[in-house]
Amino acid sequence: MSTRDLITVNGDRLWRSLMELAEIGAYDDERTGLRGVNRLALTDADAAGRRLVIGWMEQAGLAVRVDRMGNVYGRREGGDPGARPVLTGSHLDSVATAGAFDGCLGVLGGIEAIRTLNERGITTRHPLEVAIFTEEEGVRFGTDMLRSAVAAGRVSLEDAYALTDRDGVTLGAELARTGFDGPASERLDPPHAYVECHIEQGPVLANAGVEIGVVTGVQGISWQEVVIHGRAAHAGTTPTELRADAGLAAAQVVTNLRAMVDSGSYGELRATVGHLAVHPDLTNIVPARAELTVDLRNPDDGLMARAEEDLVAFLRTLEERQPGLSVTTRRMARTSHVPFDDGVRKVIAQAADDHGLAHLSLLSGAGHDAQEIAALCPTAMIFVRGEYDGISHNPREYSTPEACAHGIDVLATTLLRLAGHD
Ligand code: HGY
Ligand code: MN
Ligand code: MN
Repeated sequence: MSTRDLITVNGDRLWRSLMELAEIGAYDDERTGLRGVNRLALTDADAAGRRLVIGWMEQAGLAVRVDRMGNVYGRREGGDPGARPVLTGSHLDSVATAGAFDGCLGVLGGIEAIRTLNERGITTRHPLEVAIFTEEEGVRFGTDMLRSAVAAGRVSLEDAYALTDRDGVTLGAELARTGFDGPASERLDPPHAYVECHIEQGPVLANAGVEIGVVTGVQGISWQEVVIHGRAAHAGTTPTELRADAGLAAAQVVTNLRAMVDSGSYGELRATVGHLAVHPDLTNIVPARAELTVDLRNPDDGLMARAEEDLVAFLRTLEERQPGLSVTTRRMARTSHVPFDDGVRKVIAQAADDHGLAHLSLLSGAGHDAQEIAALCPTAMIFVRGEYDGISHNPREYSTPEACAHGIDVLATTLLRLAGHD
């Protein structure tokens, strides 16, 4: 094993950049006393975070371009100008109750890898690029991994621009308002390879006492919005049998989903109702309407389809149980199980071995930009262990400075080996 292509990054510098970025969009969670992050896509906080990181890209000598969907790419030229770039990166937009690491580790780790190659005076054969993908979380404009889906051609630019947030503001308007409606084409030319480093966001690595995950793929994702139309009525005078109670029906959806999961009939199905609102949302009025989102995850595409069908059948029974009640649904996002590339996974595993880091293979429970880019080129991911059962989408999200540095050591070494060098 040559040590020339064994890259160890500056873990302190990486950690400082993670902590500095985490202060943008930071808030103090009164209940837990923890400091969380809220940088929903294309808000002022997200735009400020992007601008800070673009400055770091430029300081690292990267040529920065922005595309029509706000994706940011920082490019480091290689020895072979005609060679396709080896791409890394992730997202900086966050959920509303985020920690400092989700997405950020992949972007800031990519920049740290570049800084280290600069310091080592290493020229790669293929160019290297670090990407910031817009609206990976999907929680503002309503569909998961939006930007990379447009880059890979799964979602059209027009459809993406027309997406609105809960206030009716379109994604296109927010791109223009924040200045991230860049000139570059939103479609991504197929890279040579893509490798993303991300926190695991679950308990598997910690439970196994292992720092590095070599990710086998991403499980299927199904997001839909369910709207239940009932009838507003007086809470005191309306007999139960005369009610079309949208709130009751919404609660039945939630408990039925858990019953589906507990039944074991859908394999490793996970079901979440993350958004639930009743209208007019007043104490003495039977809810006229309930809006909820259903997030289903399953590694088995057949069992996912069966769960979706059975949910539709259950929603129909709600109308039978309460005459006058009706239910409508809208597809928000849908991706199948995506396997990652064995060749890239082998390079990652070898890099971990050469760094003396134990690793294990695991499927990603969370969606990632990598699952969309996998449609364009050989793609795989590196997971970094999280503490506190790997909790994420919660201010308690935490990975140690050592675990972050080790993950980026493996990333930098993998990028260098994929890109070739003098
Ligand atoms: O929804 C997901 O799995 C990712 O966090 N966007
Ligand atoms: Mn993420
Ligand atoms: Mn996330």
